[in-house]
Amino acid sequence: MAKAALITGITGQDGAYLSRFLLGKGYRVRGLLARRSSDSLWRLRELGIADEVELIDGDLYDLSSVQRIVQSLAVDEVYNLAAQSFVATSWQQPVLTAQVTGVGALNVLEAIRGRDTAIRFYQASTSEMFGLIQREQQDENTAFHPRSPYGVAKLFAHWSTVNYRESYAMHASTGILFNHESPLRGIEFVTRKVTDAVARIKLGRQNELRLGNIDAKRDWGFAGDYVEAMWLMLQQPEPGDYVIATGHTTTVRDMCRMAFEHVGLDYLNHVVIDPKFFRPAEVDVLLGNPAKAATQLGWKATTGIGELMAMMVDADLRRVARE
Ligand code: NAP
Ligand code: F7E
Repeated sequence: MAKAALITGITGQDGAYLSRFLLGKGYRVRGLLARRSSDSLWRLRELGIADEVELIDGDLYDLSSVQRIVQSLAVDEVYNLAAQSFVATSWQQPVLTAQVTGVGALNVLEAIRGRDTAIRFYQASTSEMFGLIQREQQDENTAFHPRSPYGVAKLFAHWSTVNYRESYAMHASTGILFNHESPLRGIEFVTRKVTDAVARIKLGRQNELRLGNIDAKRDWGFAGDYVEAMWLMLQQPEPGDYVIATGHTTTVRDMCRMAFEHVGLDYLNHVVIDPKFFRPAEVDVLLGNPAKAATQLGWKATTGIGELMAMMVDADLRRVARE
């Protein structure tokens, strides 16, 4: 019989790619939909799968809705991807971030515990938990030191997942994912902010791009690769924690240079540093060690930062040209 999955955060970047991946595997895919006044289905539409997934109204922070949904559905796997996921906003809305990104995960775990502890669970953990890095290359055994309300909330969700695994023998796994991007990335994140601006500058709609700390370094991969790792974790005989990364790190400056160069422009002629985009506490550098994922899951990132930027700039050129 076909497996069934519930995805929280189905309208986000990863939710859309994971839905497409699971549909391709023959899954019945359901998603928790937080009602918004504006359109949140654009990613599912862009992948051409909006009519193939079933959307159910609910909010991660509302335990009653999460419990009702988990109680009423027969699902084999739950992927908890919903979050207030923008780090900069987490200083503006720290309590909301704690409630949705942190307690929200606990709500899902509680709902599963009440329904059936055999349901497999995936928690979207993050490299932001490493924050002020304690080792040059971070793996599953590296100590955490979060630097933002977002990182702190994710750490709560992460340890709650480990705790439910240890307390109730649940198949609950965490993916400690490093930054992953795509043409479906939200416009507020730096890669997409850059590729959208490159497209607008190239097509004469804008001239400058205002950025914050361009010396920060990130381990950037392609979201389409990373959702497969989520699924692989839930197919293992035992649950676990896995770092998912490329093993390469790049400055925001170099990422930016590559994006501009893709259309024959020099970023130095367009980028303006604006203190408004600096954060109260920065994560200066992240670099993941995906060795465990390679050996145990057989997973490897396929897309380098240069190729990723080219893919995103090309997608934004098409979008901006259509406007
Ligand atoms: P995203 O694009 O920001 O998507 C977040 C999703 O959460 C959206 O579907 C959003 O719905 C939903 N959501 C927000 N608040 C909610 C609430 N109160 N109730 C129900 N749903 C809610 O994030 P992403 O990049 O796909 O990332 C997926 C997950 O992985 C997140 O948990 C993120 O923190 C984590 N993560 C991401 C990265 C990365 O580099 N992308 C790395 C590590 C971990 P709307 O669309 O309606 O707002
Ligand atoms: O920033 C610097 C900024 O917002 C990356 C989320 O998916 O990945 C993401 O979090 C870097 C930071 O991503 C601008 O200061 C410079 O050093 O694209 P970002 P993030 O904060 O790394 C992790 C793994 C997650 O889990 C999160 O959910 O770029 N930066 N200038 C800028 N960043 C932004 N957004 N805008 C700027 O103008």
